[in-house]
Amino acid sequence: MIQSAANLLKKAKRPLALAGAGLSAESGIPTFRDTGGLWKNFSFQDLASPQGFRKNPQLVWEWYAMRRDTVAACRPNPAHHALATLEKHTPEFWLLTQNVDGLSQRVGAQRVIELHGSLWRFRCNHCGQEFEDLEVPMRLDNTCAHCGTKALRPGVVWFGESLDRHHVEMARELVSKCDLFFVLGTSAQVFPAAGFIPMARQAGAEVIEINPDATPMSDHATVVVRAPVGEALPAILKAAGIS
Ligand code: BV8
Repeated sequence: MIQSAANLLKKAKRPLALAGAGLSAESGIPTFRDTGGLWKNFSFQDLASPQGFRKNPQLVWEWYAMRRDTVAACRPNPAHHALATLEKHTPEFWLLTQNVDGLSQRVGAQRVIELHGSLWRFRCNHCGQEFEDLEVPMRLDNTCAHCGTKALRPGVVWFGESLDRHHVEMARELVSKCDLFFVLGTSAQVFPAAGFIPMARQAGAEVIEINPDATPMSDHATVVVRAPVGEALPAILKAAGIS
C-alpha cells in the first residue's frame, strides 16, 4: 500500500491533505473519539459548544487552557515534518486541518487552513476582536484587552457554529481542483470537513486514507493505509523520492 500511495503521489500535480486529531496522536495529544479520547472523558456539548460556554465559561476556558498547556509540552511528529516537506516540494500543496494545536505550523508549514480555528487565538464575544495569544500557561482571565469586557473565548469553531466562510470557500476550491487527496487521522464524522472527502472523489481525485482504523468514508479511498500516519506518511514520501 505504501508503494501504491507513492506511485499516486509521484503522478500528482495538485495534492491536498485533510487532517484530524490522528495526525497529532503520535505527538502525545489525545484524539477525540479513540479509547481514552477527549470525548470519552468530557462531553463535547458542554465543552465545545456555545451553549456549554454560556453555561459554564470558566470550565470551558480551563479545559482549553489544559489542552493548550498539553500541546505546548508536545513535539511535532514525523507526519507533521513529512507534510512540511511535501509543502516545500510541491507548490500546489495545501493542508486542510481540523486540528487546533498549531503543530504543523511549528515545523514551518505555511499553506495551512485551520478549519476549526486554533488554541493559539482568542476572539472577543463583545467587540469581535480576534488575536493571537501564545501565553503558556494560558491565562485564566478572559478580559478583552481591546474593549475591556470579560468576553474572550477560545478562537475555535464549536459545534453548531459556522466555519470561517473564506476557509470553506478556499477549501472547496482546492478540493474541486486537487488530483490527490490525503485523508490523515480523522474519523471523518464532523462536517463540513468530512464532506470534502466524497467531494474530492467526485472531482476525480485519487483518495489515500491513512488511519489504523476504518472510517465511514473509507469506501471513498482508492488506497487505504492501515497504519499510524507518523510511520506511513514519511515512508510514502521516501518511496516517492520526495525528501
Ligand atoms: C457547521 C472544536 C454550520 C475545536 C470541533 C452537515 C453539514 C454541516 C454541519 C453538520 C452536518 N451534520 C452535522 C453537522 C453539525 C456538526 C457535526 O458535524 N456534527 C457531527 C458530530 C455529526 N458540525 C458543526 O457543527 C460544524 N459547524 O457546520 O456550521 C451549522 C451551523 C448550525 C447548525 C448546523 C450547522 C462545526 C464543526 C467543528 C466542531 N468543532 N472542535 C476543538 O476544541 O478542537 S470538532 C472536533 O472533531 C475537532 O476539531 C476534531 O478535529 C474534529 C474531528 O475529529 P477528528 O479530528 O477526526 O478526531 P477523532 O478523535 O474523531 O478521530 C481521530 C482519528 O484518528 C480516528 O479515526 C483514529 O483511528 C485515527 N488515529 C488515531 N491515531 C492515529 C490515527 N490516524 C493515523 N495515525 C495515528 N497515529
